[in-house]
Amino acid sequence: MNAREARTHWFLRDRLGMFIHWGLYSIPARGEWVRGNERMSKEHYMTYFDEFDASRYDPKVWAKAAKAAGQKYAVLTTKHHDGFCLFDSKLTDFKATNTPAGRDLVREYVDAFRAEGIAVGLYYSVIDWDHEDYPGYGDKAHPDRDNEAAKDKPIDFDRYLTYMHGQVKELLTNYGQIDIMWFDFSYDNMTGEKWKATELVRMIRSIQPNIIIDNRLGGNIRAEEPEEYAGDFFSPEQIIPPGGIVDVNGHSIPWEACITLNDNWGYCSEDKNYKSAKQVIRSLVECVSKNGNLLLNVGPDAKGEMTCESLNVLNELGEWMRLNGDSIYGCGHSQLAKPEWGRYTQKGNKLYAHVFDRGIGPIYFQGLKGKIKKARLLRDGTELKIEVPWMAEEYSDISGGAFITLKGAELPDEMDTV
Ligand code: FHN
Repeated sequence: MNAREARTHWFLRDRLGMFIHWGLYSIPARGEWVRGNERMSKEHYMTYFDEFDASRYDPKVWAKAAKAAGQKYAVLTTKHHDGFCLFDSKLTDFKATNTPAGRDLVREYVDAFRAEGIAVGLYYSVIDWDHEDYPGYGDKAHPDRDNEAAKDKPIDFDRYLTYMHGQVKELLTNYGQIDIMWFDFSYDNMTGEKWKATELVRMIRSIQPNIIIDNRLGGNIRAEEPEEYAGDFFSPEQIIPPGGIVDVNGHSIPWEACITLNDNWGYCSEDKNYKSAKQVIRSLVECVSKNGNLLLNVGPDAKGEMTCESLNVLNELGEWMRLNGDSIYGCGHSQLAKPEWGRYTQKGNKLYAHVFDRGIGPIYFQGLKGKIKKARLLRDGTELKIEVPWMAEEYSDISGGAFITLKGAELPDEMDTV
């Protein structure tokens, strides 16, 4: 087992996490890019700073919701691209402790989620629209990129890197054990050593030797010899990669799909396009069937509360996980070909069949004749009888080999496992 495998063992076991995007942008409620998209001035954005009170923020409630949903780890935005810090950084005044909230919101998050036995991750944006030494003009990820005045503004990018590295050190020194460092994001030439990424990762690992880091500092995590800063897991976003994620030698590497519950990461009051629990569960099964994780995002509102739509989906997800979690936790890809009616996940010699869509008649399990000792419905333990249907022989040559069917409890027409 190499160092990355040792570090990510718990991550591959736990499979399901909660992503939380929360900050000043939750007040305009038009998504976390609102300052960039609307080219807001700092003065305008500071009106949100002056009123941000986190009056209904109770991370114990968030943590209980995550636990009930079966989410085993969480990742909170400690600083997004707008540069606003939810933690009591000594390196800036642009922080929650200087707002009417007057609290270290990260401290409370870490304590509350740890108390529920949930692994703690911190998201940190290397992009910073607020810092005077972060490049603006021409930078595609900056509010004033089209501002001619910004073109001639002298910046000291090394001073920004000292700030950025210093804040990461604060986060990994002052809040106890941190399990995930989730950086966001490299782009164009702003990648890798532009962030002094090797120095940054060495510092991180010197403080938190067991931490896992995403791959968004840059480099190529799939390479034969990835850069030291290439990360411990690949982080596809809003997609589930068709074949999972493998390295250049075809070996599966840790990956996690981060997906929004509606269409926005940060709170967007107009966005009622929430995914159903069924869509979320299918996405989770899809990820695990390809050796991946799902990081499901919620965007709390300006006061610090998760929307009732989010909580409804999380509750339904949790009930499914309560009955079927054995087919997710500690599971991964099966060598069996993907069945036409759904997905397989597997843990050792236990095969879990997730029935997504079924046509008429029984569902077939190809290539398993004589290989199944027993079959049970996962939700209630009901025995399913293994049968070789009369047509099996007749069709075996045209169906890709021998197959069996399961009889017994009427399999629901979706989302069940045996
Ligand atoms: O720009 C961010 C975005 O706001 C959000 O935080 C996502 C989450 O993975 N990451 C970046 C877009 O890739």
